[in-house]
Parts: sequence; C-alpha cells; structure tokens
Amino acid sequence: MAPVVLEELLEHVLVAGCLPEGPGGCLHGSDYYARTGKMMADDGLEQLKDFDAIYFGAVGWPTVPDHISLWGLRLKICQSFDQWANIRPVHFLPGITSPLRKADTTELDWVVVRENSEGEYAGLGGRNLSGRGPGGEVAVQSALFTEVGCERIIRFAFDLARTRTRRKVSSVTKSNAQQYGMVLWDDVFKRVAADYPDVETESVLVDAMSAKFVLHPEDLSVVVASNLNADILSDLGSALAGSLGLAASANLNPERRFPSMFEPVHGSAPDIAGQGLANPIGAVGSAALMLDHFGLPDHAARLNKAIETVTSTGILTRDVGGTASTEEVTKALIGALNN
Ligand code: GGG
Repeated sequence: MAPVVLEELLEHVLVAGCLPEGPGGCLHGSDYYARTGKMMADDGLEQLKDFDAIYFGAVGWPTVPDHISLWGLRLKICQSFDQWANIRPVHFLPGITSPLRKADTTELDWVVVRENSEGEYAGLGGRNLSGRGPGGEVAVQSALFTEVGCERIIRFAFDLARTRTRRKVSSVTKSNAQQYGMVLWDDVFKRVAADYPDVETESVLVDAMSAKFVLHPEDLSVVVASNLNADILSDLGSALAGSLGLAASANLNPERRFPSMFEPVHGSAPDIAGQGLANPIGAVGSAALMLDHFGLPDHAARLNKAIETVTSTGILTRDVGGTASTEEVTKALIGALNN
C-alpha cells in the first residue's frame, strides 16, 4: 500500500479495541470489561460515530461470557450504526488446499450477504420465572423480520449480483418451519426479484443450501440469508475455502450515515492467542474491503494481489497447512506490496 494512502487511512480509521486513550489502556474489549464491568466506554459509540470506518479485530475471551462480549461490543456497534449488510466473500486462494476435491478443477467464488440488523439477532426476549426454583426458569428469544429489513438486504444482494460475472441470487430461509418471518422474507424476495429480470434466482432451505455449498458450489454467486443462517453458512464457506482464518468481511451502513466496520470473520481464537499462529489474511482481506468502500478499488486490488502472491508462494500459517508465523506471513505481505 502506498504510504500516502496509509496516512490518509490513519486519519479516518479507528482500530476498535486499540483506541488511543490516556492512562488505563483500551476503551473497548475484554480487558476494559475486566476493569470496568463494561465492554465499551459509555461514550464509545459517540467517539466512533464520526469516523469513516472501523477496523475491528475480534471479540471474545474466556473470562467474559460470550453473549456479554458479543452484545457489548460487536453487535452494539453493528446495530447502533445500522450496519445492516454484512458481506462475506468466499474466495478460493491459490496455494491453499480446499477440502473440496472439486475446487482443484472448478472455478469457485461466491459471496454470502448476511442480514445484519434483525432476524434471529434482534435481541428480543427475556428470561423469567427463576423464582420457581431450580429447573423452573423460562426464556423467550424472538426473531424479528420486517418488510423494510428484508427488502433492503435482498435489494442489496440483487445489486451486488449485477456487478458479478454470474448474475444470480440464492435466497436462503427455513420458511417451511418458520412460517411467519421467513415466509415474509420469501414473499419480499419474490417481489424484489421481479425488478431484476436479468438476475437468476433460487430459494433454497438452509439445510439444502448447506449441502449445496459442499456438493454444487459452482452454482453459487450471491447467497442472501438471515443473520443466523448466513453466519453459519459463511463459516462453512470459509472452511471450504481452506480456513476460517482467510475470510474477510464488511459490516456496511450502505447509506453512509454511520461508519461501516471491517473485520475478519473469525473470532478471537483464545486457544492460539499470543503464540504467533493466527492467520492474518482474513484481517488484511477485510482492509481490502475497506479500501473498496473508500472508493479506492486499485488499492484494494493491490492488497488482494499481495495476498494471492503470498499464498501461492506457500508462505502459510498452520491453519492452512504451513509452518509460517503470523509475523512471517505479514512481512511477506508487506514485501509483496512493495514489489
Ligand atoms: N471478527 C468477528 C468476531 O469477533 N466474531 C465474534 C463472534 O462470536 N461473532 C458471532 C457473530 O457475530 O455472530
């Protein structure tokens, strides 16, 4: 990346979890939680809101319950900043062995578009009746599907499909069992599809789509699904591409009323933290998505090219069958950028 662009970026990008702060360290994250009982400073969103983008690492640590760290930081940012479109490309890189034999001979490349603001992650519900004593508590967790929410993500998927070689959108639900919210989704999908006669469509149940990811991935281009279903499918997709450590993602507020957030799909992987084993490619690929979002597609392409150069020369971390450390792969990426 040209230094001038990096400098520009640094003016606009805040690395969540590593906010500059006075005494006491970071303003976000599990360390902050250990000190304050909160995942984020009370004015954390206020501090973030005027930046163009947030470059996020990962959240989760064994000393903090997962639902606290997720809701207190990542989901709080996504929901408060209406980052309703989560883009998760499934990209097969040269030099990385896929568990799919088909990948050796077939061009595979698709994008999972995750509805990122409602659905199963609406956060609606509660726990009650613990007063009944052990075994007596109840919990309700409701999924929320709004016509507005379904329509905007489905239109986003169709618009994205129009930019791709294969103009196709696969809509994923479980509407045979979830007869209210997901049937609404299916109805909106049919209505929106009529506005895009040049784009192929299919509606597939999530169980069948899981099988299709493995058996017929060459038939995929844009896959749009609700929050939970797309989260699960995108993990499957990145595992098929070789490793969760490779997968990049963008949490977009397409209207640009708020900053968008770019992060590797993977979580914090506490089992390998601090050992120099983590694959940096998901994070670097997310920076490429951020450059694209800034209207710098040439710089994004340079970064993606550097990733391909490094993977094809076999400088790989352990998760993709190599022996290189995080630092060695990062240095190789910087070297490829400077060549
Ligand atoms: N960089 C992504 C990340 O930190 N993910 C943590 C996680 O557990 N996410 C679950 C989810 O977003 O559904």
